[in-house]
Amino acid sequence: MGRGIDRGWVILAGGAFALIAGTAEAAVVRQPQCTSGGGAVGSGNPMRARTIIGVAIGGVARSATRTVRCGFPASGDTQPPAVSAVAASGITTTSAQITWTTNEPSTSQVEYGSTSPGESSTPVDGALATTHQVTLTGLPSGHTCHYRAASRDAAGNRATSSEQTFATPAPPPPDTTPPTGSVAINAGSAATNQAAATLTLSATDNSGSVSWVKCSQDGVTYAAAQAYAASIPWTLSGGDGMKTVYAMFGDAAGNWSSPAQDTITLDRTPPTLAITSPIDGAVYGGSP
Ligand SMILES: [Ca+2]
Ligand SMILES: [Ca+2]
Repeated sequence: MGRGIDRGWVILAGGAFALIAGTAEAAVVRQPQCTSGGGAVGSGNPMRARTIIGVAIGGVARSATRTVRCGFPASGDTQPPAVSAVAASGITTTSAQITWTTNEPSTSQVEYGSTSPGESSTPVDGALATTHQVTLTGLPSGHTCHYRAASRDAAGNRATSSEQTFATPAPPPPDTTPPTGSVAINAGSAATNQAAATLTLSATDNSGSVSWVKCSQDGVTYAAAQAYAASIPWTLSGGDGMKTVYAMFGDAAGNWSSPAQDTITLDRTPPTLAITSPIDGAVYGGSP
C-alpha cells in the first residue's frame, strides 16, 4: 500500500489508484496529474502535494469528474544541491574530465559547448553521489570549452554550477623530420662466402619510433618497405665481388631518411691449391 489520500482514495505502490475498500463509489482514475514533485507516482519518490483527476464510472455517477488531493507528506527537501569544486582535468586535444562535489547525493551531468554550455550535454548519470566525474569526448582541438556541472537531488531539485572554461591544446604540428640510421652487413664483417646475409639496422626518429625500412643493392631500385626491425635477412645478389647495401628508414608520417649504406666482399670461390714442391714423381734421397 502507498500513502493515504483523501476522500476515500488510496494510491498503490507502482502508481495505481483505487478506492478504499467499502467506498460506495466504483471508480477508476484517468490521467493522474502530478502537479509537483518528481519521479513516478507512488514509486517512493518524495513528492509534494499533487492533484489527481478521477472519473467515477459506477452507476449514475458515470462521467463525473472529481478532483482528489493526495495527502502525500512532502519530503521537506526543496533545496537544490550545493555544487562546488568544479574542475577540469586530464585535458587532451579532444577530451577532459569534469569533476565536482555536492553537499548531498545527486545525479551527474555536464552541459558544454564551444561558445556556451547550452550547446551539448552529457547523458545524466542517475547514480546519486556527492563526488562527481564526467568525461567529455569528441572536443575540438585548440578550442575553449564552456561548461557547467549539473546535479539533481533525490527530491528532484536541480542545481548547476557557474560557467567554467578550459582550453584543449592545439594538435601537434605534423612530423616532417625523417628518421636517421645506419646499416651493417653481417655485423660489419669485411667479407663473406655466402650470399645470405643479415642486416643490422639502427635508426631513430623524432616521433619516438621508426616504422619502416627498405633496402637496395644499387641505391636506385628498392625492395618493398617492411616493418622496421633491429635485424633483417638480406640476400646479396650478383656474382662475387664488393657488395653495397643501402637502407632507408621511414616514420609513421611517411618521411624517409636518405640512404645509409655498408659494403662487404662476397667471395664464394675457394682458393686453388697447387703443390709446387716437390714436383710430381720426384725422387729424393739415396739408394733404396
Ligand atoms: Ca536537496
Ligand atoms: Ca619523423
